Amino acid sequence: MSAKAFLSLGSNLGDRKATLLAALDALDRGGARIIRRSSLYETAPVGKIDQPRFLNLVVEVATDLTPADLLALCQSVERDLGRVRKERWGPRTVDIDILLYDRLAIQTPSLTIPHPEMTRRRFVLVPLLEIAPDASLPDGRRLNAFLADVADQDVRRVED
Ligand code: X6L
Ligand code: MG
Ligand code: MG
Repeated sequence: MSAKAFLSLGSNLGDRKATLLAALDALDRGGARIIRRSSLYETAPVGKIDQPRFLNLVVEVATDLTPADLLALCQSVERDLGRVRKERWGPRTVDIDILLYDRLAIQTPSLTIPHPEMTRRRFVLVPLLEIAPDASLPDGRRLNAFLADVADQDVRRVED
């Protein structure tokens, strides 16, 4: 049985949409098979707000990769698509984060699943709930319950 995972992707540099679609293709070819993808969302930057608006989306993948190998794949796709790490939380051609991996909860120095900030980011919750309205955390809490706390964050669905 393969695992089911959810990934969040974001871009705010260059041709954002082309980069995100190229990332999905590279993930799929690398063994994170795309089962379902959300719409694209244009989102106001959070964390460091003086930077360009993001395009964000969430995908469900089926994979035989371990969480560590899935992380390595995400990071290699980021690098292949020109991500350069400059300042923390700064603009990026593409960022790929693991949100959920089956019902696993893990904490290592390099990887925490579920993503520790996912419930506080509307740019994650809205696309995730679009493709998985019943999604929950490994402890059973439903993700739709967190939407009310982030109502102030600007997230707009855009046409593909
Ligand atoms: C206080 C301090 C409150 C820091 C929030 C939030 C930090 C989010 C980093 C924070 C804080 C982040 C994206 C983004 C980033 C993205 C949009 C991050 C990391 N990535 N904004 N900001 N989309 N809309 O993909 O998420 S930087
Ligand atoms: Mg991120
Ligand atoms: Mg990241």
